[in-house]
Amino acid sequence: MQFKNPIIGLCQQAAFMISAAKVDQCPDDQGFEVAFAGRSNAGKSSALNTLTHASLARTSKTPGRTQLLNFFRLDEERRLVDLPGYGYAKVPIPLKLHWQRHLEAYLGSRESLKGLMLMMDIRHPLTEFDRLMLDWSAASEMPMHILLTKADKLAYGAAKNALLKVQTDLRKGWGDGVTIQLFSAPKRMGIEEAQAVLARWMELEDTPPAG
Ligand SMILES: Nc1nc2c(ncn2[C@@H]2O[C@H](COP(=O)(O)OP(=O)(O)OP(=O)(O)O)[C@@H](O)[C@H]2O)c(=O)[nH]1
Ligand SMILES: [Mg+2]
Repeated sequence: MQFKNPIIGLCQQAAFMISAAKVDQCPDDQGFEVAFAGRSNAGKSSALNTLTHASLARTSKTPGRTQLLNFFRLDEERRLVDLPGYGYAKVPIPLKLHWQRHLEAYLGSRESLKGLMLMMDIRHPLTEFDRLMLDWSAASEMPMHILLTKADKLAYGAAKNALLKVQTDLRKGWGDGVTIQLFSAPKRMGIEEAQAVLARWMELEDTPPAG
């Protein structure tokens, strides 16, 4: 029998809520929140759009485009957050420090944050900042799931090999807790797997289909 998880419907009805430049502008800190993090240009906004079947988040060929914490509502209790990309060299230093401070304040204080989706370009995985995020998640016991994005840029076999290699490095450095998968926005690859993780973190049960 086919079970349909409510996360699919919730993703389809996702809607933009608010952009916050500071933590005190974030929506009320209650319910369930999942944040999308990653290096600038890794494909955070594209992944969010692909998972929600909508063009909610602005994507761009110019890295460093998402400059605020952008919140998207799934239902009264559940939200997704597009975080500013880190590590884009051309962003002026004061602005960089500003984001970093607010990103840290958000990550360190957000009670409703239930998990981090970390986007890594499959061709440039485990950057220095990715490692810092992994360290932070491990230290604060924040669940983390990695999307190896732009998997379409490699042949399938090469993508699989890259996945295995990163998986091995993750186990060595951070244990078995971190999960990882292939993802491609244009190929719409890996959507169900990623949605299943969201459903688990947001405590949504599988329900039998009506009728
Ligand atoms: N081929 C391919 N291109 C992708 C994929 N995901 C994103 N891109 C492209 O990569 C570029 C950056 O994507 P974004 O989703 O804007 O990246 P981001 O991580 O949100 O970037 P910032 O907001 O600047 O931090 C855009 O040109 C996207 O079209 C993918 O899975 N495959
Ligand atoms: Mg973005």
